[in-house]
Amino acid sequence: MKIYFAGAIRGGRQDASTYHAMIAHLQTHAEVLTEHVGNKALSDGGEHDLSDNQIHARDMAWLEECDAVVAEVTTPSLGVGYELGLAEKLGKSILCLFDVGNPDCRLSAMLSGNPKATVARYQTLNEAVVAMDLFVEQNK
Ligand code: 6IA
Repeated sequence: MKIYFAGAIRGGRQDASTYHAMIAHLQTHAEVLTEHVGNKALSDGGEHDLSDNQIHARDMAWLEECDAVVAEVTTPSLGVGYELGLAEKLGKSILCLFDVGNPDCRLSAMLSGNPKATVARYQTLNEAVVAMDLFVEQNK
């Protein structure tokens, strides 16, 4: 199973450690095409060896190739929102993970109100792991 993991880059890297842990867990079940999203060394400047055009083209190809999308959506990100809209149009299964323990972030109604997306609200990494395992099991 191929998973496209989405998380904020220029939106802000404050949750990068969480993305890293989630990707590491997903990799015990599946191939994660976008491992770089969890790279703690990647700043909100993103990857410097590729142009924005190259990043967009590569990510769109991976989005078409994947079997499912897992997005950590606590830190709002235009790129993640764009990816989720496209994933829905491509008919991909979508899991959105939102940390309810962060008082500064509110989930967009475009996700919480979207019947095509599964939204899992978590407070601990273990709760997110349980949601990811269920999602993977249902989409194998
Ligand atoms: O708007 P954001 O940058 O927060 O969007 C993040 C999402 O878009 C992630 O889920 C990635 O899949 C994708 N993405 C956006 N920018 C990049 C990037 N560098 N490198 C890898 N994936 C990206 C961007 C900037 C760089 C050339 C300086």
